[in-house]
Amino acid sequence: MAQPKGDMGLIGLAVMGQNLILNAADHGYTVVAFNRTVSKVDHFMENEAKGKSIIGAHSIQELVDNLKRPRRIVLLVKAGAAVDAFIEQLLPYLEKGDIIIDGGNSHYPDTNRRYEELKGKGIYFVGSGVSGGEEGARYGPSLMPGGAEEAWPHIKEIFQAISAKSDGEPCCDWVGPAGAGHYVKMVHNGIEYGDMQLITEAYDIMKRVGGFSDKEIGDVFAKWNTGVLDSFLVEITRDILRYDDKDGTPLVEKIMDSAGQKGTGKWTAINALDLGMPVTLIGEAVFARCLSSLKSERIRAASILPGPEVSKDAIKDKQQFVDDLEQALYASKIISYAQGFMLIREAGKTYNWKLNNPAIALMWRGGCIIRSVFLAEITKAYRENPELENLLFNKFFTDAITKAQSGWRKTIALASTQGIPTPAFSTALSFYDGYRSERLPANLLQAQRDYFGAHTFRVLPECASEDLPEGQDIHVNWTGRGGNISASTYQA
Ligand code: NBP
Repeated sequence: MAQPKGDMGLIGLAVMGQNLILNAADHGYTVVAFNRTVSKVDHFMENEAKGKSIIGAHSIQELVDNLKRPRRIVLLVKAGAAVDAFIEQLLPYLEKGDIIIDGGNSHYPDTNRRYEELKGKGIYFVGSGVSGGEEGARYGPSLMPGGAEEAWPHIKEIFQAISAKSDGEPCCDWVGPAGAGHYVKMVHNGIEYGDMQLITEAYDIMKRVGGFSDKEIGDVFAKWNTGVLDSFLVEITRDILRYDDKDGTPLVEKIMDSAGQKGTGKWTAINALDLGMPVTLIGEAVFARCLSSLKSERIRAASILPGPEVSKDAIKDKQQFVDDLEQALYASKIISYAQGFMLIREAGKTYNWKLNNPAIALMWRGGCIIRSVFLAEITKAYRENPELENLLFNKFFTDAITKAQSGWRKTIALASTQGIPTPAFSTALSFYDGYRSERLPANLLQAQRDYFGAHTFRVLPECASEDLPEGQDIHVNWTGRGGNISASTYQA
């Protein structure tokens, strides 16, 4: 039999799979394509794939037979059972050292499980986040691979060739072990939720407090896109606000204000709660979507629950208002990314993953939905210090947030007095003020816990005494009625 020609196999000929195959073929690789509904293979071969270095396979056997060793097979199918089904079907045809890469939006615990199961069979499993949608897949996505590191030398060249580039550097590098690649993609999606929510709050304030038209708001976003907020999401927001329906009015104002979600933001927020990390902005972004979806209740509430009317002279200086708003958006975004990296850092510790922080920032720099100029600064910060405890401790970001603070506070105060919700702006500022507080009111909270549940507390070192020894769990009989037994197992 002739030597196989295929550099990579790809299963799943929907939007992502087809485009990634065409991208790899453009870079000189021969790709073997397969799909559950086999007629889609023929359709693809007769149309988009015609004349390119793409081989259509009509069975798993044919796919595998056409691949060079070690075989590299990418799955781009619906996350969940479809991934397990294809792994099952592939296994009888694979040999030790072959590589399966799941490029779908799988939840990282599934990737952890698949990595372990396949390790036992000598197959290298990689879970790779892929971001950038259809266009990214076709012309350069952000790729976040993690899992069996033995696979990396065999896939590095192809992955880095087809990925997006930022200042000539590929937006693809090895993330870490097991489900780390999909974990980082999950946090990316959570941050995407946060960025989108922040932008919508800025739009809402300009519209409802500033009285700006959509075109004027579009112009503000266009201006912001030339500065520190330069990013894909600000750019598309500019274009959306300038887009008119057939009747010449902005289409965006006709869209039902009830947000959907597929769950990756929720996964991030749940994981943050599990790991005890205050990733408040992503949490608020998820809840803001939930609140928006209560449309009929909100219509009722609007006629029952009072609040301030927006004052006509709320804004004294229009330019100052816009500048303050830009600072509020910038500062809140810094907090969101700082929180996202706090979560990634904690996940590294909890799951015992050595994570490549500078590479993570670089991977998000281009090709993906959260791509922005701002991520170049985050990459720089983590390159200077890969173990950076918090992004806010890097001088660039300390200075940036210091400078933005006044506009940030003024914007939130203005929105609050005018009755406009700013969940993401506000939670970011509350986090900032909490994080920079040497002393928080948790002393009182600990006292309450000890009062009602004998949960004990510890004393500040400077207040330690014979009765209140340092470093010990202390219970006080606050009422003189309870006993002296403390709760050792019950955690409120
Ligand atoms: P879809 O998520 O719509 O999946 C379609 C593919 O899954 C088809 O090949 C389909 O085969 C196959 N499939 C399904 Br559906 N159920 C199956 C089953 N039970 N067994 C085997 N195959 C099954 O495609 P997509 O939008 O291209 O996304 C692919 C992956 O990439 C997903 O995990 C997605 O979350 C992720 N992703 C998507 C985007 C995006 O912008 N769309 C971005 C980043 C990541 P069939 O043709 O026989 O029905």
